[in-house]
Amino acid sequence: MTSEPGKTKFQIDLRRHLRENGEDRDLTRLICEIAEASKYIVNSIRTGDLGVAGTSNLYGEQQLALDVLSDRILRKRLYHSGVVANLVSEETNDIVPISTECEGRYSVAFDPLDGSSLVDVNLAVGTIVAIYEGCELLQPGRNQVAAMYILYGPRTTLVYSTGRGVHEFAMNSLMEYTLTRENVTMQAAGGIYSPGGQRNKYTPGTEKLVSQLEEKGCKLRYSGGFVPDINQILMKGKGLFLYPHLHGAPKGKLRVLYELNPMAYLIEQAGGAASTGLGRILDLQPEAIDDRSPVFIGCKEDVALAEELIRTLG
Ligand code: FDP
Repeated sequence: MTSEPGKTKFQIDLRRHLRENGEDRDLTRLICEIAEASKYIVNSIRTGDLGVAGTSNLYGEQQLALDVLSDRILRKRLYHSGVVANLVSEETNDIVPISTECEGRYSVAFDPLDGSSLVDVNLAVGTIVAIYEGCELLQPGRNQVAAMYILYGPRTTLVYSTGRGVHEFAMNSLMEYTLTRENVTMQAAGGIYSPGGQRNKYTPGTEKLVSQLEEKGCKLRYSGGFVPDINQILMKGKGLFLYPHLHGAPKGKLRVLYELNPMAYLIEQAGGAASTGLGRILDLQPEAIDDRSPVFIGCKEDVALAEELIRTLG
């Protein structure tokens, strides 16, 4: 059977997918602007000097660290998009007002280059984005209207959800994002665990959780990059990532606004769960833009086991 031009799975690009999903025009625009920005970010990662901020390159020009550069690229796109009210970036950590109008606009929290320390050793990194309607950024993650990430690995992939499933796109040789997986779903329990934080700082509940996962035969898969680690769990449809509360770090490490909320939204959309160990990540009311929280995220049954052990053992 010959398919109608542009109708095959491989030719559905991001904009068309958003349009066919019936997404709001401005939200479509916002997501596409972020996708455009990522093309410049991936280019900088592939070709840029691995400079340290404040040093100069061969030509005596100021060099920017990749995370600073990625932040500028994304910020500029969002600034000129015409649909953003406020934005906040992990890189600068303060809310930047772009428009005084809230109606019909979106506010965006992003981590422009998560795991940037891994670039030096050529491991995968990513951009993470949370999108809210209106002006408010300090609100529970359940109010997100969309979340997405871009993974800069051997391939560049983009994963988004607007509350209607989780969809993956891969960047082709023309730097266009074309649909590779639609409606990604997760199984109830998994065979992978990704444990962040030093084990000798684990509390009894987390210690027991990890032992039980090991006894069940789960394989350890931890890259040190939040985006590739979550992507592996999401795309394989199985597994549990944890960055728990630690002795000396009761809030763990990962940031609620830039990292946990968008990933929790995506994982829940795919049928998984995300918890602090005591409650749903998406129900957290952030008090500050740099709030952190412990996290257990992945397959529903694995997260339920984590909650049971953290509740009883701490
Ligand atoms: P990084 O410090 O390299 O930027 O929050 C950032 C993050 O990486 C995550 O991407 C990653 O999951 C986590 O920290 C890794 O932390 P550890 O080095 O403590 O494992």
